[in-house]
Amino acid sequence: MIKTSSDPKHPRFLSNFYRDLLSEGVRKGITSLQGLTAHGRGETFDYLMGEKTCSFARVSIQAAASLLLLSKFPVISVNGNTVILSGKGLVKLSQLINCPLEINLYHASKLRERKIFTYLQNLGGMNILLPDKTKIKGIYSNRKMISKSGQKMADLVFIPLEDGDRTRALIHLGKKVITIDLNPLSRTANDATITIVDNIVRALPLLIQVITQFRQLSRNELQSKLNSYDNKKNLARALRFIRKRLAELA
Ligand code: PTJ
Repeated sequence: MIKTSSDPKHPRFLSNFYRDLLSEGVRKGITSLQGLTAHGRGETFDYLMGEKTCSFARVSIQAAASLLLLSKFPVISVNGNTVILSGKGLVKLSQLINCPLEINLYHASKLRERKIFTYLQNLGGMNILLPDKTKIKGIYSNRKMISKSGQKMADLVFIPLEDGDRTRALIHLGKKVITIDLNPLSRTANDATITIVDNIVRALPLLIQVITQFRQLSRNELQSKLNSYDNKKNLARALRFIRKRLAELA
C-alpha cells in the first residue's frame, strides 16, 4: 500500500497520489529517477487538456481495441513508469488478449528488470518476458535489447509512455505500434499507428472495457472500425482542442 502525504479532500489529491506512487516506485527500485521528470512532462499536457479523457482519445481507444483484437501476435511493452502507474491494468490486458508483457527499459538496469519482473508476477502476471541477446537495428538506447519470443515475433507492439526511436524502428520493421502518450507533439505520438492522447491511468481501464465489448464483434466489423481511423487527423484534433481551451481560458 502506497502512503500518500495528500488528503483525499485536497483538490489536487489524484495528482499528488500518482506523484507519491512514482516516488515509491523509485524507492522500490522499479521506476528510474528520470521517470519522475517524464511524468512531469506528461502532467503538463494533462493539465492543458483539463485532466480528462477527451473525445479524440476515445476514438483512438476504439481503434486500438480493434487492432489488438485483430492482430496475430501482440506484445505489451512495459517500463518503470507504466508498471507503477498501471501494473494491474497491464496484467489484466495481457490476460484479456492472451499476450506477453515484455520488460523493455530505456535506462538500462538488470536489477530494475528483475524487480519489475517480480512486481508483475506478484500482480498475477504469468507471461512475462525479459530482453535476451536479440537486438532491433536503428535504436541507440537500451531499448534495442528485446526478446526473441516477444517483440521480435510480434506483428503489433503496444508501447505506452515511450521515447521516439523504438516506435520508428518497429514501424520500419513492418510492425504496427499503439502508444499512450499525453504529448501529441512527441515523435512516438506522430510515428505510431495509433496514439491514445490521454493519461495511462484513465486510458488503460477504458481500453480494457472497450476490448471486452468488442470481443463480440466479427473481424469484418473490427476491420471497418480500424479503416475509418486516421492517426494524423486525430493528433490534429488534440492540438486544436488544446488551442481552443487555452484561447477560452485566456
Ligand atoms: O523505465 P524506463 O527506463 O524505460 O524509462 C521510462 C521513461 C518513461 C522515463 C522513458 O520511456 C522516457 O524517457 O520516456 P519519454 O521520452 O520521456 O517519453 C514519455 C512520454 O510519455 C512523454 O511524451 C510524456 O509526455 C508521456 N507521459 C508521461 N506520463 C504519462 C505520459 N503519457 C500518458 N500517461 C502518463 N501518465
